[in-house]
Amino acid sequence: PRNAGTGAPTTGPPLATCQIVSPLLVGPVSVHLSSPLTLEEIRTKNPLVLPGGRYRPPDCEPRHHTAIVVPYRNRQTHLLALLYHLHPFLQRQQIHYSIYIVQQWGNGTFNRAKLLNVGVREALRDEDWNCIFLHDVDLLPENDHNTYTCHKQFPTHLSVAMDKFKYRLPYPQYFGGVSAVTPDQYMKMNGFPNQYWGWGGEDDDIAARVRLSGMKIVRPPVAVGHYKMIKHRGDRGNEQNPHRFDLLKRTRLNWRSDGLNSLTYELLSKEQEPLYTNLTVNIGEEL
Ligand code: UDH
Ligand code: NGS
Repeated sequence: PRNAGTGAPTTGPPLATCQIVSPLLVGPVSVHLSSPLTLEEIRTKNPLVLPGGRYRPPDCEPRHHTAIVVPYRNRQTHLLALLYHLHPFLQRQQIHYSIYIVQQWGNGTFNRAKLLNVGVREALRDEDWNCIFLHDVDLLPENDHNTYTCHKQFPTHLSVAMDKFKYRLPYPQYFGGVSAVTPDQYMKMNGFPNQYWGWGGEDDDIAARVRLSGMKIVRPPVAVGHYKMIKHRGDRGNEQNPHRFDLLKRTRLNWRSDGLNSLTYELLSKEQEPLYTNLTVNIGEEL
């Protein structure tokens, strides 16, 4: 039994631990994006989701505690589609989770990796998450056997088969889209770079950090790691970063000094929306 407001267990007999493989999984799901969604509809379909986008399985003690961190600005329709698909998907996996939308304030150049750093730090202030997902807003998982949990030793890359890459990796080191780390793995690699302003390269830098800090990347089977990407154009304020190749040449030299240990930002607001926690953050601008 759980308290309806906080999701915390109330008194009564303790719940049994959830099964290793959730009996609620259905495998491949067809993801279609036709009709426009409203937050209210999504809310009605997910009555057990608590304010802030938090959820715990009601009838067993979860084995996994996962924060989903989404770097975000001005992608409202993608956000609705993500919430619509992800909430039921995660509930079928019987995990304890919360969804954090990390919104870059202002019109300055977008910085995905820095927003991810902010999301990890802020999520860990809330709870003792044992897994943190880094999740682009426009990617919808198509198979719920792709579990949103972490590998004990190594960072995971989940989006190994995206429709836009014909359900294959675009190149062997690709680490973009959806990935996951434990707090320990995140610390070991000194988090993510803060210096990639604009499109491209930051995911390659993160992949390089995994190797440089003595780890490797693990992946689910291609058949399970299917994702549909919502088609869209490049965003204003996220033009290709002309410095990305130069930055990538220096990851080996920079990763220990730029990252989690050099992160600065100003948290402007933190709101518990019905289906997600909304963080608005001033991350500054490129120097
Ligand atoms: N994002 C936003 N708003 C923006 C920019 C990016 O929310 O204005 C987030 C969003 O979560 C997105 C992620 O950052 O999924 C990555 O953005 P991206 O534009 O790098 O990657 P995406 O896969 O598109 O969405 C890539 C193709 C379009 C750009 C082509 C440039 N040559
Ligand atoms: C590489 C980029 C990555 C990007 C990947 C896929 O070239 O950041 O393409 O891009 N690396 C560099 O630019 C150094 S995509 O096809 O999704 O637009 O994630």
